[in-house]
Amino acid sequence: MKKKVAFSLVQPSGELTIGNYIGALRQFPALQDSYDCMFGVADLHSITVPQKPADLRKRTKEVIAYMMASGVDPEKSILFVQSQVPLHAELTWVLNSITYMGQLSRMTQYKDKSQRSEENLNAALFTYPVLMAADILLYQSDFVPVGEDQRQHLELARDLAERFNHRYSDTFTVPEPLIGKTIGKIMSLKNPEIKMSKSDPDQNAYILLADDKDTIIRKVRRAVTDSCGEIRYSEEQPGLMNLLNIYAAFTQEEPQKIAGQFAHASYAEFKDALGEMIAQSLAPMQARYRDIMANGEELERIYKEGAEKAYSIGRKTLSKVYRKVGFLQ
Ligand code: AQP
Repeated sequence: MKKKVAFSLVQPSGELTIGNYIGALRQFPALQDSYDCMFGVADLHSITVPQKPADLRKRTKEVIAYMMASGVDPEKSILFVQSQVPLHAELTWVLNSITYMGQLSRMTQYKDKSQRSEENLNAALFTYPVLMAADILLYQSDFVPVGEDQRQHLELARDLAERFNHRYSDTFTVPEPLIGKTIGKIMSLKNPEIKMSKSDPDQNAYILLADDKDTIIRKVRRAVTDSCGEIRYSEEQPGLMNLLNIYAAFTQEEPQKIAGQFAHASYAEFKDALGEMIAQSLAPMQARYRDIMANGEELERIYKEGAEKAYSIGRKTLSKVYRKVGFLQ
């Protein structure tokens, strides 16, 4: 029996953080046996905010390497780079024609990012969710493993699939989100009200997958907490709550249990234990990542083959779409 399709992309808009790892990458390997998986780098998405071309090239390869270092096996899953499959942009144009402006203007990520970058309020930032819908629908994806922050965009992909199917006849699978049961969102170390983001201008707001032990310990020591001085898992202590969530995400335990274990410790003691634990947990993956990056030719072979496989799947969907809207074949 044909397996269901799981699909997820990660943007190369900065170096990957532990937020990306906990919310996305870490979930991927376990899906490989139950689903036909496609994982990739959303480089088309990343240029909605300005990128330095050389950095973009470098980070695109890094994201593929981190996916593999996290346990994604290119023999089992398709690993590819979005811009190497032109079908994504082609399907976006067709979907643009059935997307309402009002829907796009209600997207919270657009509202947030447009406030942050008023001087760069480009059209791509506005139509970003349509490209995301095209990514997902192109491969007839059944499930999309994403963090809680992406739920609204996925809802739009579902809407567009249903609208197209209704207008032209059954064409697209309507996708479902696959959101990790545990900790939904990892927050900034400097402001627990906003999510940890790789594009945050403050380097102390996030921990990178590439950070060494000293850097991790230093960043955790500087993380914002509160003046209460007591280790409890409480909404009233959002900074500490986030640190407990990070600890729990790595040890796969309940954050309340971690708070109990450290009930008699000072914040400084807890932070040092957390820093040590993150560094220790990341070390094996960092070693695998270095090995993968050291073999650039093999990495290139993997993502190029991935793009060919993705193309041959997506081509079938796009031909169907073109036929249904009335384009000559
Ligand atoms: N803080 C987070 N906690 C949990 N999950 C997160 N994800 C991102 N940040 C967190 C999940 O990581 C996946 C890849 O995300 P993306 O790169 O496509 O875009 P993003 O969500 O916009 O990630 P960033 O780090 O915040 O990037 P920038 O700064 O460029 O906008 C997604 O599945 C996301 O849910």
